[in-house]
Amino acid sequence: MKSGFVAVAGRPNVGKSTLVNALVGEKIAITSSVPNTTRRRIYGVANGEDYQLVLVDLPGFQRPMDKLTKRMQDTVDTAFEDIDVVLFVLSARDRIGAGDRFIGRRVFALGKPVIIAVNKVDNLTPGHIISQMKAAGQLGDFHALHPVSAKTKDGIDELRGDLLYLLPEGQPFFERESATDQTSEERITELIREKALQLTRDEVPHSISVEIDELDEQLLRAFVLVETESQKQILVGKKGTMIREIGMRARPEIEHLLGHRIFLELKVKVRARWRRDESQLDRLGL
Ligand SMILES: Nc1nc2c(ncn2[C@@H]2O[C@H](COP(=O)(O)OP(=O)(O)OP(=O)(O)O)[C@@H](O)[C@H]2O)c(=O)[nH]1
Ligand SMILES: [Mg+2]
Repeated sequence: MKSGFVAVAGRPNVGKSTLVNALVGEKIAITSSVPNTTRRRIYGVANGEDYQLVLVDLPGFQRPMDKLTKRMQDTVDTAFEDIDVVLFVLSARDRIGAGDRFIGRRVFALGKPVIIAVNKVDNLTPGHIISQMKAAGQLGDFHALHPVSAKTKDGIDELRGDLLYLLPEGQPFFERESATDQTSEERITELIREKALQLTRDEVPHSISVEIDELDEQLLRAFVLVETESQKQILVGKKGTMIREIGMRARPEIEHLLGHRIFLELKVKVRARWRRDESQLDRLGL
């Protein structure tokens, strides 16, 4: 039996969470086109007959801007302490540059094997993919380098195979039925946040957080938190159209998760400057 932890590191928005979902074979992490979607460490557990591969999905590497992003970067730094392998994710669609080299210096200094995934290769020309792979290969002394598409699942089986090869022998850490360490409540708040992220732009997505007020067999009441009155107006929308749309998109996925139908009530609330308030961040589990 092989079992171990793989830290998934890289810049924001390169597709780390999408890749974790593809490797696990189930959506356990939310994803969006907005950078800094992932705020917490999340385990994605891929179980096989003779292995348990725990993918540690992480926020993207960044220079902290406020208390929230400071905590996110601390999460990344702490996660590196106790892992077996690093999966360093790059985007084939962006120039591999200073940000990636900065992360590279950190991950290659850990003394753990590093696998590089050059993600988002779908719909790119072979010439472009090869030049990106060459640039990626110069970041450090990697164990393997894989071109993949988390979206189309191209290259995912090969990547999983290489990760398994590097896992140590050992017993499973989690029950074999579970694909993540998150509670249902955590997954529900994340699903609602994902839908809110999809529908908002600019600074608004970064100011959104979700909190469950009440959850029983029939009813789920949750607050979509924002930081200002004008953000609240955006989230509510004309005659409540926006918040209704968020609910319509989130409900099927929540029902799938819970295994039964639910009445979903969403309310938008202003919680001023929650991103800069340690006690609010504690309360939100960030
Ligand atoms: N075309 C394409 N898009 C992808 C692929 N993988 C991810 N994306 C898109 O890239 C965006 C970012 O994906 P995420 O998985 O949220 O990225 P992340 O690295 O987890 O981002 P943070 O959590 O913000 O650090 C989303 O819009 C994804 O749909 C891919 O293989 N191909
Ligand atoms: Mg993510």
